[in-house]
Amino acid sequence: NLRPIHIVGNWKMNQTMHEISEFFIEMTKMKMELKCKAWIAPQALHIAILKEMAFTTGSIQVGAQNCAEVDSGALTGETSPLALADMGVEFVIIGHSERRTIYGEKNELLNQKVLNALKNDLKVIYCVGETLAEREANDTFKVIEEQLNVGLHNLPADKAHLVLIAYEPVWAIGTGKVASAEQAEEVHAFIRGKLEHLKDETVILYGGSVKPDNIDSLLRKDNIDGALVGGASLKAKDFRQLCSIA
Ligand code: G2H
Repeated sequence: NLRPIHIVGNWKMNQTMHEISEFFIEMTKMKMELKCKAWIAPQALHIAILKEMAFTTGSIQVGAQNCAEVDSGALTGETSPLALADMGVEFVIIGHSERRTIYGEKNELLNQKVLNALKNDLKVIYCVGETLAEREANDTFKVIEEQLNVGLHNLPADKAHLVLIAYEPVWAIGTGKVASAEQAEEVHAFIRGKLEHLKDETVILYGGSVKPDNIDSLLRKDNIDGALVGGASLKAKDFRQLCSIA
């Protein structure tokens, strides 16, 4: 397939300024060629500084881990998608399972976030995935279909090129339990079939305990176009290795 491979680091609520500096010093020292699109989403607080550092390293795009469903207003503690776009931020992750489970974000709210981010021309990585209980009850496809139908409801056809999907089985996140490449491919193919626009062009990432030693078999599958990586994106050595395998 002709879809570009994307390796997206989701730093979650990690990294100090010292660690970020180390990360970029290491990234610059290693002369390995990046064979893919390399993106990083740090904490909102670090986006501006990361954009500067990424600029000097070249070729790394910077994004946010979440944003609000409206552009501005009395929403203490939220991050505005308008402000992100205004800062030159390239993408935003919406609907990560930690936002869904810890902060109770539902498909309907996520739909508002997706539409508003797209209105601001941000690329959106929309996350879907089932819990262990849902998988064991054979509800995987039902849950994902609902997340896609509601979360991407009313998606304007002319913004569909800005949307990426990340499939992250909740039981594989940060647990060290990676879905087998076959398990992931089955869901990725299902997701592709359900997309309303740009079925063939939409990048679908896999996420959940991806590491340099398990990414290879995932990327060999037809419908897996890259990875959303948490733990293994924090250290330059691992991140760089992931980007050079891809
Ligand atoms: C899944 C993933 C990144 P990890 O949440 O989004 O994290 O690779 O640590 O499982």
